Amino acid sequence: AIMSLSNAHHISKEEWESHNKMLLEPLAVNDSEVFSIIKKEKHRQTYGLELIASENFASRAVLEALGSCMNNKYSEGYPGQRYYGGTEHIDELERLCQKRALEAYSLDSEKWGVNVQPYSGSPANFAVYTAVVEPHGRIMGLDLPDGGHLTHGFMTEKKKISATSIFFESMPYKVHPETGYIDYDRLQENARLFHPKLIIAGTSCYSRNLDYARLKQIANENGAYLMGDMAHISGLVAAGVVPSPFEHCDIVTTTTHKTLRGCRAGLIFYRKGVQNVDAKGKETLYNLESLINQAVFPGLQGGPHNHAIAGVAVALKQAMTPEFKAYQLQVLANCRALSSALIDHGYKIVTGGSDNHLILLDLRSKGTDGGRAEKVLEACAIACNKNTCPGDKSALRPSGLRFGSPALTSRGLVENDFRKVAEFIHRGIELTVEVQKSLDPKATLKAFVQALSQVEKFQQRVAEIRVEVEAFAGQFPMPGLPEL
Ligand code: DSN
Repeated sequence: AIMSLSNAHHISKEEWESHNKMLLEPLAVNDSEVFSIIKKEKHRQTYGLELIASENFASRAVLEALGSCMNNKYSEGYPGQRYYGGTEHIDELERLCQKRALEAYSLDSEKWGVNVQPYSGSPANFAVYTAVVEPHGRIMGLDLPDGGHLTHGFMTEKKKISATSIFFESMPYKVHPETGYIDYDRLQENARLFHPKLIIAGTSCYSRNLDYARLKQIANENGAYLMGDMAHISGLVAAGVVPSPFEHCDIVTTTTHKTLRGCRAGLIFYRKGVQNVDAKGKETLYNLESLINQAVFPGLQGGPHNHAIAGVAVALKQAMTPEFKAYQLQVLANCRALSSALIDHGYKIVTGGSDNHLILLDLRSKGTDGGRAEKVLEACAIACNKNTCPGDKSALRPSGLRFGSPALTSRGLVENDFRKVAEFIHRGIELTVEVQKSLDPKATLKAFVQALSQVEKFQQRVAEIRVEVEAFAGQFPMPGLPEL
């Protein structure tokens, strides 16, 4: 039988056996090149200090679900209404994920629904705009240099950068350049002139709680929807340790891999039922459910990533445990410890501190900037990112560094450990200032990186810090799959 098969398909018995063996081999055997890159990345994650505020370490169970056979199945449509057969278990999984998503945020299924299919936060946001804002309709979001997100709209004098600004009309709102807090008064004035259809209550670099009640009032004045983008804080919201956007928003989007600590995906929550009742007692109902579901599929996406939905379902179950709440309280405590330790080292923190999982350190008074400091810290095995500070003149030379506590807290670090982390950061920034002083004040970032990597005394300093950072970081356990 095999011989006739091999004749028919021009494949020899040996080739077929070898093909079948290939399908069963572990990654390490089957593709040592990819395996070794993953190993190196695992080493970097284990022996470095991960302070990027949007990152986290997913649990073993989440990664197992993500690496499962759920990857193999197409299932365009929604539970009970699919375009392909064989979807009974996919339906069960998607319904479970929806149920857990509502439970994790204590939402009544009569009043809220959720779409668990968005591939990530950016497609989730775009799906919402597609659903409820007409082409070239108006959207207001926090400006990117002030701590917003690209998908909340972004354009320069020369060019519309974000698709939100290309296909819709975006007008940013700002933080106050001195205090770093959102300028709600100015937002209100501008909204009265701009008449947005949708206002976004969401941030990617803002260390303070949002005033959702005020934002809703501004939205209502203009007959606009209020969309919360809780991507950064969705784990904190699930744990109930920061104010929830659900009380005031009509729609809430999120990613699932930041503080929520799942795999990379997105969710859209939308209100159902009565939207408002007029003076005569006449009820208007929300019609978001079908608009949003249709925008996700068939509007924008193809088949849902069922392996990711499985991973999200697992993360949502974990998010409802007392252990998760304890973790999120520690995320907050660690962020405050990091913030106050850096203030003790003489640094300025934008807004003077943090209500959440991140801080923005302003390097202007130190005579250096975020781009240069980020490079030195990276060389010392400390991962963070440069970020504009309120009032920055140029987005090309951001003067701040954004640090977040979620990832290292997942490895078990507590306040004292974060004080040690602050010391490592301080040493890295001192070195940044020294390297910069050795160069012409107008030296480019490229020249800076060259000096850092070529001048022996700087290399020695980097090596000293790096050895200590790696020894320190290596003590803490690493969540995830043992082998990968
Ligand atoms: N990349 C994320 C962040 O770092 O905030 C936003 O999508």
